[in-house]
Amino acid sequence: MTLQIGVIGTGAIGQDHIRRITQALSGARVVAVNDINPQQARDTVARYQLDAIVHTDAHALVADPAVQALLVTSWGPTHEEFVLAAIAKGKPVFCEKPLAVTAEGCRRIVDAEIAHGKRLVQVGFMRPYDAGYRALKDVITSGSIGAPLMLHCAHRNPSVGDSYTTPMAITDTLIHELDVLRWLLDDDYVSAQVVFPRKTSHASSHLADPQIVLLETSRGVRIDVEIFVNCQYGYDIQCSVVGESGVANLPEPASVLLRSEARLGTTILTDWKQRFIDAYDVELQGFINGIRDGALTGPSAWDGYAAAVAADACVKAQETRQVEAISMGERPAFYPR
Ligand code: NAI
Ligand code: NAD
Ligand code: ISE
Repeated sequence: MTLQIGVIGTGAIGQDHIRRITQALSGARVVAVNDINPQQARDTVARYQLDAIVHTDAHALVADPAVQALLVTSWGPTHEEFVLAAIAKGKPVFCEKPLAVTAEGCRRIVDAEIAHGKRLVQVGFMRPYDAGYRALKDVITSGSIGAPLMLHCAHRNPSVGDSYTTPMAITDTLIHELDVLRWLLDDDYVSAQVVFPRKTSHASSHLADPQIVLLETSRGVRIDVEIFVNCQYGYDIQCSVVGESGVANLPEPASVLLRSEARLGTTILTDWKQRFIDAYDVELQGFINGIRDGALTGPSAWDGYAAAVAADACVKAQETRQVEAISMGERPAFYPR
């Protein structure tokens, strides 16, 4: 059976996910699209030659009987409304990060899903599906570097637009580390602090860039994450785990080692879409297969909530310049480890 998907938001990642459902994955097709800009939705249907209806109202798309599952790829502040609407209709929904822009919003989704009685939500945190992070987790789990003690991480983008603000370094960028590091260590955060190095001349006047976030987990692991979104040279994700008896680094993406013109080097990617392209494929295929098999297994609404609780504390820490506590309460039995 082919799963019939409706997509809300046909921007950068909405179109990329439509491309992969249509051209790369199996078991699903896009039957309806919506965007606040209807022309963009129509152009997307034409570009990918979809046999799909363009709904001018997102809630009409959610209610469309032809739509069996939803993809929410509109901008972050709209996610909560559309995910709650999907749950109210009992339809599975894949929601891009963030699940909601506040922890309270994520909690409302958690509560609605629990009240529904069955998992319907998968959050678009793709890094746990990345082969490099999975290999890193295998090394940690094998015990070959001993217990993890410290992590040194970096999330660097070449540049960002003028609309990118200081809190977005947390809610849009660090949110990926907040999710994947929790999964990597199988641990939760207990505190956060943000420090601000000398500002780069490439950042807009209203943006603090770079930033360093210091996290502490319940087992006492210390994590530093450099967020540097105007680093100029590339899209570069680093993660180094220091254990009791060794160090394990996230593998670099495969790239040809080139000897040429008296230089030895490899290319650094510049586009985030390329860096995790395989992980995006695997996460969405997992969503499609999970619906087919009657059980979603990917990043849950609880994972979305956990990342949002930590993000809220980091944003507060940006303002207070103090160490802020992170506490998310008891994990509901509905979301087993
Ligand atoms: P974008 O701005 O290119 O696209 C967002 C689209 O949503 C636009 O076409 C906009 O018109 C539409 N939209 C906004 N409000 C709407 C509404 N009320 N109803 C229907 N459509 C609406 O943004 P982009 O880069 O595609 O990001 C979308 C989401 O995906 C964001 O939440 C972002 O954080 C997330 N994202 C996740 C990535 C990942 O690596 N997992 C990578 C890039 C984005
Ligand atoms: P598992 O799938 O139960 O995941 C291990 C732990 O990570 C659990 O405690 C789970 O709650 C937690 N976790 C999962 N996704 C998370 C996320 N996005 N954010 C925070 N925590 C998260 O156990 P496993 O058998 O070790 O996983 C098998 C492999 O499948 C893993 O390597 C993983 O990369 C991959 N995978 C996991 C998920 C998943 O989210 N459960 C989804 C797809 C693939
Ligand atoms: C984008 O929103 C993402 O989610 C990408 O994965 C991220 O790394 C990039 O910096 C963001 O702009």
